[in-house]
Amino acid sequence: MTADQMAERVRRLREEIELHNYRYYVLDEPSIPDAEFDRLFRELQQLESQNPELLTPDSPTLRVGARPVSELAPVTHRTPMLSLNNAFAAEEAEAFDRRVREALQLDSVEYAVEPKFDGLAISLSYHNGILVQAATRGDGYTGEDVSANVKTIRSIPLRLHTDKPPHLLEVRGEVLMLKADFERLNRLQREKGEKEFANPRNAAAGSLRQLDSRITAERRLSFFAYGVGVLEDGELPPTHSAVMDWLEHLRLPVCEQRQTVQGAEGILAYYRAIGSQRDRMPYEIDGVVYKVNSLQGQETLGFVSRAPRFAVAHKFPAQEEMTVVEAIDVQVGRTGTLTPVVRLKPVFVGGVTVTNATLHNQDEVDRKDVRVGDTVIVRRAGDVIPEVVSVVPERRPKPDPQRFNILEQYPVCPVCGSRVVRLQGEAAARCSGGLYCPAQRKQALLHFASRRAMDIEGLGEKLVDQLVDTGLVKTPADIYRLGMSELVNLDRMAEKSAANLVAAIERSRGATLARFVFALGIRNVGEATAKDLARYFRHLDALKAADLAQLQSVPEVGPIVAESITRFFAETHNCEVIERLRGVGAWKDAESGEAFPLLALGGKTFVLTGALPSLTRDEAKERIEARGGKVSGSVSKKTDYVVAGADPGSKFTKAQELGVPILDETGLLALLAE
Ligand code: 9MJ
Repeated sequence: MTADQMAERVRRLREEIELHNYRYYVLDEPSIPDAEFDRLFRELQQLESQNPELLTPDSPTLRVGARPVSELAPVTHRTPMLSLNNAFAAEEAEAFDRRVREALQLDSVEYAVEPKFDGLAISLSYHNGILVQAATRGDGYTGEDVSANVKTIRSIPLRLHTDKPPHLLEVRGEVLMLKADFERLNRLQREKGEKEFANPRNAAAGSLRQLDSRITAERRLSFFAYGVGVLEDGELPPTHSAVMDWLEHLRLPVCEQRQTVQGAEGILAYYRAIGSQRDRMPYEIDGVVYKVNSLQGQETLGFVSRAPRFAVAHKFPAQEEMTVVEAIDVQVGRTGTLTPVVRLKPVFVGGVTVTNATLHNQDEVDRKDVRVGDTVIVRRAGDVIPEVVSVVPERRPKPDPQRFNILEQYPVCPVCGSRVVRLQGEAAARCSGGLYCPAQRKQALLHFASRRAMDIEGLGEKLVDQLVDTGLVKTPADIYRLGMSELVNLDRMAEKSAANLVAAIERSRGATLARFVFALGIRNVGEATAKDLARYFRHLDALKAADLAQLQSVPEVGPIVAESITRFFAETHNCEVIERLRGVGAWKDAESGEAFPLLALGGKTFVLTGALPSLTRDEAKERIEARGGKVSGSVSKKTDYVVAGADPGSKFTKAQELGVPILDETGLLALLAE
């Protein structure tokens, strides 16, 4: 390549890369795969590093960040970056419109309206179309030079998209972080053991004011333009909305929700419309902004002290406020999880008075280090449960209050008095009360009665709620005491449905040990494990007496399951309930009295294929399982027998290939009879 060809290639690469940046980050419509983009980018990087004379200030290679600086240099704004006056109520917005109408002597005024982004204001200076400087707002008169950092924001053009750029254009707008990028950043911070950011705004500020722009480059910031500070050697269109359209043509990111509306009615309708979308928007906003659309009108209105008279920010109710932690309690959930609940001095936030906030678990308590007496920032966004965002460390009372630790403060469940445990590898502390704990009772009862457990048809959620709330049923054993006289007095319980339920309860007696063990709702013991346990131990008493080692000798039972089981039986409450269930004949142990008899088919794996002459597939499965065997769905080297009937499928061929013994029904029955 000649020098000219090289320069031309570099120019084309830049143009193409920036077009793809624009399509990806502004339009959200990428047209090439990431890998292709990376190739273009690397080619440009290579050409520039081999030919440093070709490097220009608008090169997209600058977007990966530059060497760190020791401080951010001050920048004096050519015209001050003023802030907006606020309106907090509809009346204040109406009063703003009235003042504008009077000053402009108009009956009705057109406004350009847009969301109020909750980020940081910056100015972008384009000299002859090239981004030469970016500065923070600072105190409005002097800000900080964050050019290297801003160049890493992919949606901000490094060169304006026009053949006739003005000599100078200073664009103003807001840098922010999308909610999704904020969540991602905090997840990464957590994984690295570094401090999390309290909200997207802080994260954006922290990222933008970095001395090392390579860090900013990793942070995924966004930008929306909302106005022009200075234009030299060019003419602005006559309205704010047209200015925004022009910026959009220059390929600056502008907000799609901007509109023009008429009068007080128009601005208030916009306030309500955006307010209803607030929680679904991809970034945080704290209100909407109304600007007199006519630039001439803006000039007539001018400024009062430090804010324009032609614009106002109509704020939404704050979603974050400060208050004091009065106590920390715990709540026991339906599955026994103990969740810390922070009791707060009442505070008005997100449109309601908040008195409680949750912290998910001990890890979160530790991370946020919330203590009684602390001043905290509370956040309530939309309808979600209020959360404690962070502690205000300067306001912690002296001497330091005690750290909150669930297991220390609540060694036993505040609802039922059973021990509280935190299993290895689990974030949650749990009440071990299981069936006995009223907080867990409804859930436990529903599980007990479910189809794959004791299969009590008709015992659903509404009925369980009533039975527990009226005190008729406390444990699953109480179900077997229910008769017509109790049931017919319940809501929506006619004689017929009461009779059906009584019959269903009767039918559930004498369940298999496997069903019964599953019905107990022992943590980590699902249907398959319950079957394995029943097959191995055969008697509930043998299971109950097993230690960790014995439990783990059951195929597929590991240390976590074994520990859940021993913990369950260590609770006397659970054993009492089981004894009562034994009394009503809820389940049947296996008939032979041996403790751990090895069954004929113990540990053997069967695969069924094709139709057997007399047994249904379920019957064959049940018989194999009753003799200690297992039925699996696919053939492998580990399969002991394939049982084949008429028209067997590919499993048959597979068995032949692998040399797995193949039985017909007669062969199976013979094996079962051994
Ligand atoms: C924000 N923060 O979203 C202005 N702003 O206009 C919008 N801020 C503003 N406009 C003039 N949308 C000064 C500040």
